[in-house]
Amino acid sequence: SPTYDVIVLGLGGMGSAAAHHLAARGARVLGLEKFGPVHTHGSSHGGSRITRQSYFEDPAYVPLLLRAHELYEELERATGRRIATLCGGVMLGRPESRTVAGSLRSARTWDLPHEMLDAREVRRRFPTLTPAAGEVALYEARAGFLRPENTVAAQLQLATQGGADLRFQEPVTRWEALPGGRGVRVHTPEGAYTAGQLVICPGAWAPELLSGLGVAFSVERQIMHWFEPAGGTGPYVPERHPIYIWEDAAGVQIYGFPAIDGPGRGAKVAFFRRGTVCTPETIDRTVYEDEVRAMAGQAARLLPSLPGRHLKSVTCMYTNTPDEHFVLARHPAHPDAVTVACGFSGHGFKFVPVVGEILADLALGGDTAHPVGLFAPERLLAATPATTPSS
Ligand code: PYC
Repeated sequence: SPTYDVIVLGLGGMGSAAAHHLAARGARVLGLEKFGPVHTHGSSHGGSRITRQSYFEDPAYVPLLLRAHELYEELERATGRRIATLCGGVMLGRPESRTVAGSLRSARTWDLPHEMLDAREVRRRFPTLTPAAGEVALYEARAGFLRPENTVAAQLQLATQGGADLRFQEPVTRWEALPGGRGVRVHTPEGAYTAGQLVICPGAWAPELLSGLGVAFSVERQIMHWFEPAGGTGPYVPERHPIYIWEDAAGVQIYGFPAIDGPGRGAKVAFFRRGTVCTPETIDRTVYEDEVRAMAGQAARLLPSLPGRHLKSVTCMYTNTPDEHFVLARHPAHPDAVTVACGFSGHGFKFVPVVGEILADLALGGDTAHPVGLFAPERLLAATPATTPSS
């Protein structure tokens, strides 16, 4: 019989959450990770991630966000690590933009506390922001930022304390579901492991590790930039400055943060999407001057004082699905033994702990009470053309 109940493939944000929740429920867990703990090769680094509740992408995400916020507090209490800072957030753009209209739809659907601000009121409350006349903002106090590295470290710590066997620098080369409901086998350069269940959290390695899923993932190179605001970080401290997502009239979105790490460390800003297609093996980690200039130019339209001195730029990856909604489900071809969490499309990190809870539900019980219907992979599978009877 297998030594492990569950093998978790990948120990980034999602996989470390799964390992923690599975171990906390008493499962014997093996976690396998290609790199070291809390690394910078995937999609869980960069010092900060946005969290928000009035979710423009779809109101279906909101119950998961509310639960994620409870779980962040639990993580902080259990580990003493700083994870979530709710400094408030503004979703800015024209009223009909996806960013504003979609956020308002979620706020109204779920009766979430929020305020609508016109351009003048935005400028009055947040003097660094200079929206154009006609632009508006949805402000919510329960938005803010997460610290991704601390989150992953906290989850790995709790998984280990719960008895999980976590192995780093051990890439999975292949996995298979065994016939006759006999579980799964996972291969690494160190050998092969068997278990009753496999949870796959591959991040940007989804195209290679989940090729049989049939989802057309697209991995994108993204860039995060840090600037020292002209005039200093004073107006940018989290006590005064919200996180923001701003959509311009052409539909281009940028997002950014307060100066979260004190003087001299700058404030982070980035384009939301507009990346270039890459693979984890071929991604160009160099950031070029024209890319920094393009960021500074776009950011200056909303925050003229932000692009003072450029401090650094760092790449990361999004793993997009065709509709930019997640894949979070039992594997359609191996529904008794394999669970998948992938295709987070650049907006998944804020869901990390609730995804861990869902993965533990699915792997141990086959189902979850959380609303995950939007994330079924079947929606993305090419429809099989109807066959015409030959006679
Ligand atoms: O999920 O809020 C988000 C986000 C903004 C930019 C990238 N992800």
